[in-house]
Amino acid sequence: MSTLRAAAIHDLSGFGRCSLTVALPILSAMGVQCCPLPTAFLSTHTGGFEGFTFLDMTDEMEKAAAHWKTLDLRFDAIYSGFLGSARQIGVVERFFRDFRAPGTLTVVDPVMGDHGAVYKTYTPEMCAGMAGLAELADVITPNLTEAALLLGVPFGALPGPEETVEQLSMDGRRSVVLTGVSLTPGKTGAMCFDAKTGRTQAVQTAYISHEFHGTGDVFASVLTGALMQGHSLPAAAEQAAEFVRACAVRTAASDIPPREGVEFEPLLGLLTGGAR
Ligand code: PXL
Repeated sequence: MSTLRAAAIHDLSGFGRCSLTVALPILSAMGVQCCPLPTAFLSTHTGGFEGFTFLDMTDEMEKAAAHWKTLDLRFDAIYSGFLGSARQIGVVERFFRDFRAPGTLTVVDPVMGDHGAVYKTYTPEMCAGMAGLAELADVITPNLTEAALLLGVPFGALPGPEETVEQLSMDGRRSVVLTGVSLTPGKTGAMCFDAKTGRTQAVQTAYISHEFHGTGDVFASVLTGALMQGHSLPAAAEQAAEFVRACAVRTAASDIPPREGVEFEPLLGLLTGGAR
């Protein structure tokens, strides 16, 4: 049996622990060969840093995808996140069409915003495009802000988490893992709708009273790895929530600035061992 392989379509932010600098080590630790298709190169992510550089990689992505096609590369999963331009969304849609085979898992983390605000580089056109891309996914992993953008309702006017995931499921055809869901004080986690079983289920862990950048990317990367390993959606969400919690506990103790993300590196060992 050969090593599982994923195409990871995210930005490469040199500093700040998000996107590819999170997906690559996490998927590798989980026994997945992670092939990056960078959407943009930034000096840092856009949350909490001023003056970051931004190089749009749309043209390069098309060339790299065309080369991969000549190599007849096959992927067990295609996992996308932060996108760099509106035109790029069409490139990613074509990538899905060209590289999706029976059994390929497509995970779209519809990265657009957080805490009720859209990220600095996202235009309304890009948000609309992201909603279209997310329609092609087997699994989406929005936070509450992104769920509101996908449903076209103001942040704060979202229905309860169960109804939100059901509304996002496209009549039960798409699995949804809604992150940042707190059902009781002191707890946080996700609400899952599993298209395979038609069941809605919550996953909750202890809330660590610190907000760190990039935890959504850590969560979605662990979820993708666990799904690729064959775990059910709720089990994969449970593992992802627990890993984020462990990272948050460790990082809170070291008191680094939240914009630097969670110190997940020393905890990667928690993810090894499940590799097939
Ligand atoms: O963590 C989401 C994310 C990914 N990539 C970039 C970002 C953000 C959020 O701010 O700026 C470049």
